[in-house]
Amino acid sequence: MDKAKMVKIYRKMLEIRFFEEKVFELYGQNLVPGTIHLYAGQEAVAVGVCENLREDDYIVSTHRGHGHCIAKGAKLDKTMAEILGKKTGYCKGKGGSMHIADFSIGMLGATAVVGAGLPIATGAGLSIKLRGTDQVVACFFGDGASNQGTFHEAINIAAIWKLPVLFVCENNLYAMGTCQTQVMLLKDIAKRASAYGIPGVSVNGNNVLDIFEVAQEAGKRARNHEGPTLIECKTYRHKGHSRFDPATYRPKEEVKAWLEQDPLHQFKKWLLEAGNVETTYLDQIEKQVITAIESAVKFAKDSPYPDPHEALEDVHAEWR
Ligand SMILES: Cc1ncc(C[n+]2csc(CCOP(=O)(O)OP(=O)(O)O)c2C)c(N)n1
Ligand SMILES: [Mg+2]
Repeated sequence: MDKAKMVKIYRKMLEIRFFEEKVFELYGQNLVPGTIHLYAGQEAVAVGVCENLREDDYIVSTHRGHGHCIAKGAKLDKTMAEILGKKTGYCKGKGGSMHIADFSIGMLGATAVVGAGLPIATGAGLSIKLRGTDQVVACFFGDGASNQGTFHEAINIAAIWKLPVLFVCENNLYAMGTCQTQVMLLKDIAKRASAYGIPGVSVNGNNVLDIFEVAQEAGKRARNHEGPTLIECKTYRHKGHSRFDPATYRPKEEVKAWLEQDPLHQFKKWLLEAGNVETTYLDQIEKQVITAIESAVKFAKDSPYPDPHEALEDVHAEWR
C-alpha cells in the first residue's frame, strides 16, 4: 500500500470519529430527531472494507451506519443534514440516522431492523450476477444480527449461487445489553461459514490494515465469481448501544482494555513509526477534517426542514 492510500485511510477514519463526536454533541442540543447509535471505536471496519470497493460497488448498512456511509464516499454535509432531518439531506430528511441511503454512491441503505440487511445484500448480489458485471456488495451487520434467521438464509443462498457478497460481521461483543457469551457458545462467528461451505475469517476489527487485507482477498474471490466470504471483525463500541444507554453492564476493565486498543490511535502510531509519515502532516489532516465537519454542521443547521406537505412524497414507489 502506498503512502497516499495509508493517509487516505487515516483521514477517513478521522472523519468518521469527528463526525460521530459532533452528532453526539448535536443530539445533546436536541437537534437530532429520534435516537442515534454511535460508531466510534469501529471505524477500522468500515474503512478497511470500503477502501477495497469501487464507486459502482454496493454496501448495505445497519442502525449504526454513519461510518459505513462516509467510508463509501457519502458527503459529510448531506449526511449531517439527513441526520438532522433536513431537506438537503440524502433522503430529504425523511430517512434520518437509521434509514439513510444514496444509490448514486452504491449505498443501498441502512436499516433499523436487525438482520434485515443480509437478504438485501444477497438480492443485490443476485442482480449483479444476472447483469453479468464484476461489482461486489459489502454487507455490514452485528454479532446480534448473526443470530437472526435472515443470516442463515441470506448466506446460504449467496453461497449456493456464488454471489459476490462480503458478509462483514462487526462483532462488538454486545447486542444492546446482551453479551455474546450469553447467547452463543461459539467464540468465533466466522466459524459459522463452514455451515454454508464458504470461507470464514476472524480478524482484529481494530486493525485497519488487517481488515483491508482480508477484505481485499474476499473482494477478489467475489469479483472472480467464486462466491461470498464471511468476515468477522472483532471490535468494540466506545459508547453505549444508543444515546440513551450508559452501558453500565460492561465491566470497567473490559472497557479500559478495548479503549487502549482504539483503532484510530493504533493506526496513527503505526503511521508515525512504520509508515514513515510526519506528525506535522497528520496534524494538518486533523485540522482539515475538523474544518470539513464544522462546515457540514453549518450546512445542516442552515438548511430548512422538509415541508409537512411533502411527508408522503418519495415514500411509496409509483405503480407502473
Ligand atoms: C428484528 C429486530 N429485533 C430487535 C431489534 C431491537 N434492536 C435494535 S439494535 C439491537 C441489537 C443489535 O445488535 P448487533 O446486531 O450486535 O449490532 P450492534 O448494535 O452491536 O451494532 C436490537 C436487539 C430490532 N431493531 N430489530
Ligand atoms: Mg453487536
